[in-house]
Amino acid sequence: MISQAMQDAFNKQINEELYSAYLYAAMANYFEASSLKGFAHWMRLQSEEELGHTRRIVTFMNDRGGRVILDAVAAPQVDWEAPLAAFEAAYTHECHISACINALSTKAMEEKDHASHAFLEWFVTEQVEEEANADEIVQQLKLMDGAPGGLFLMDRELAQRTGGGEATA
Ligand code: OFO
Repeated sequence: MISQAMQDAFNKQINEELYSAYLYAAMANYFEASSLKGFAHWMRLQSEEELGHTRRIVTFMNDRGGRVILDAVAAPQVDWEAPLAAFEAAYTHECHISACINALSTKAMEEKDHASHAFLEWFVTEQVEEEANADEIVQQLKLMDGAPGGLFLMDRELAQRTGGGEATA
């Protein structure tokens, strides 16, 4: 059985993951409106991946006899001044999520909740990838410095992204 304190903390994280899904859906729509369909595809898959993270926590909570309480999800920003600004915002957001996961992991240790701590290891590792993925695109966008040709090629590259749905979660 999971403690009330851990249950509350996981419910907060569920809201963070849902907000992530919402934010990346908003970015996907921004890219669609900017005729950058490859960027939009990448962000749609990222949004689905966040729903996978949510499902992973929901399943864990249910397995531990916790009660999942869904709270209101804040409205995300809907426009950015350029693709670089959107991906910088995504990278900043992932750094925030990493901090949330680290705080959750610390709380599990303090609570001597070994099951939660072991469960969260997957998220700690995942966040390394989440930050790296967003940052790689930020760096590429900076290198091309707004050149339309570069943006066109990058759009085709991002259109190749697969996965993201976390079917196993
Ligand atoms: Fe759930 O990792 Fe991104 O936000």
